[in-house]
Amino acid sequence: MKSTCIKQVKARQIFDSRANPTVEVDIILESGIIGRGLVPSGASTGKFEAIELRDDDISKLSGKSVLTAVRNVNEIIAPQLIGKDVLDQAALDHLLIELDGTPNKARLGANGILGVSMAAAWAGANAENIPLYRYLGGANARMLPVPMIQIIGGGKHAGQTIDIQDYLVIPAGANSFSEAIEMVINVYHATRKVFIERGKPISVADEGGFWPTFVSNTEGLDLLVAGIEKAGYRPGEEIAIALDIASSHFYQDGQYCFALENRKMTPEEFADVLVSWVNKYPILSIEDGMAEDDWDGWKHLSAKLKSRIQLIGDDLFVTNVDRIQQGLDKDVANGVLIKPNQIGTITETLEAIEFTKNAGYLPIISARSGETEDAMIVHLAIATAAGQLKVGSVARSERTAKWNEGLRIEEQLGASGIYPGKALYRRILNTR
Ligand code: 2PG
Ligand code: MG
Repeated sequence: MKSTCIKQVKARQIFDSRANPTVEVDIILESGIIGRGLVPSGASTGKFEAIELRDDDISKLSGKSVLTAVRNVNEIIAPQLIGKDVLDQAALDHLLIELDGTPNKARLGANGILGVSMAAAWAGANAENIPLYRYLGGANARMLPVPMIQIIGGGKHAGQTIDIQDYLVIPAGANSFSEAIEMVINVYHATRKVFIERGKPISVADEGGFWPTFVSNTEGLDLLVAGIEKAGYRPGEEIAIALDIASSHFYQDGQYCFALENRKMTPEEFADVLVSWVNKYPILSIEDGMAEDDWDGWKHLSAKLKSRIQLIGDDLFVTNVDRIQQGLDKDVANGVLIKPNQIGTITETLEAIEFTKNAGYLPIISARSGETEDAMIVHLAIATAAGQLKVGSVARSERTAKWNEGLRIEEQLGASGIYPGKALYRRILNTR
């Protein structure tokens, strides 16, 4: 038997950054080499995502235990994988898809399936004794991502105190990945000082950004601009703003409802609000500006902003090639958030990234709000030359696990590493 053949597959329940259960899978090869995948979990999930299987037994961990998904890996998936060559990632992933047999991985659970898929990729890289980004991306994998980093959290990640979910920064004006991270660290600390100066309590939301106590959603934008300036950077020039509106979560009966401001808006009115923000603030990117099933709203927003800023579909596209194709057909958005657990396997994630790039849209590799110490997504971003990576804030270890891995890879790449910076956005925008 080849040394890269799978000898054992073992899943277990572990815990994520929000103290919720999640799945971890070990794959052990004939050679004794191990690959381990830890599965993240979202809170503001899109309704078209692959199914995360939870036990729903309220007597256990508030119904959130994942023991069925774990059992499905250990009892149904594992026996089928023993003896298979781990180096054939696509064949393994297709076997997982077949074993599940549903369009959204509802039978075995996308969490268990992704754990296996991730463990296989790590095991393959370990067996080849090369970094994961090289294993998945080949010899030319050397583009580091422009980070998109949360400074203030909101929405479902901060007890719904404000409607907007993420106020982020994009250090597009940096000259390297490490300079980009350093710039954002400076903005993070400067924004903290601005919060203190303005008498705001300091607390953190789910992804490590500051917890908002605002009177309006735009207060976050004012604070962020103040933070960027206080850190000594020119807003829009060196560091731009990005927003994840996550609007599916306040879209009801055809209207967008800002609970904080007690305001209801039609899709057209809401698109105009976002346009007015783009006119006033140095915003380079807006994610989920419109809701996951409001294709008409997306058309309004895209007609107005598509040539001016990056418009990302997250809940809209759910890393699913069929949904991305619908977006192309309707000419909406120009960016696709890529989250492996929205689709369930590494192979399908790679396909979604390639599809996005071929369509002339920008992929943004993304973590979930519930994360682990697994740093696979950084490798994925570099392997595919995706160009952008979103991981929450620069604080908290499940976040720094990714940024720090990026720093190590940048060091390893040395002079051959590329930081795309502002040039990346020229691919989609008419201005800037
Ligand atoms: C998002 C993510 C990360 P969640 O909406 O983009 O910020 O959140 O993982 O809760 O879906
Ligand atoms: Mg989002």
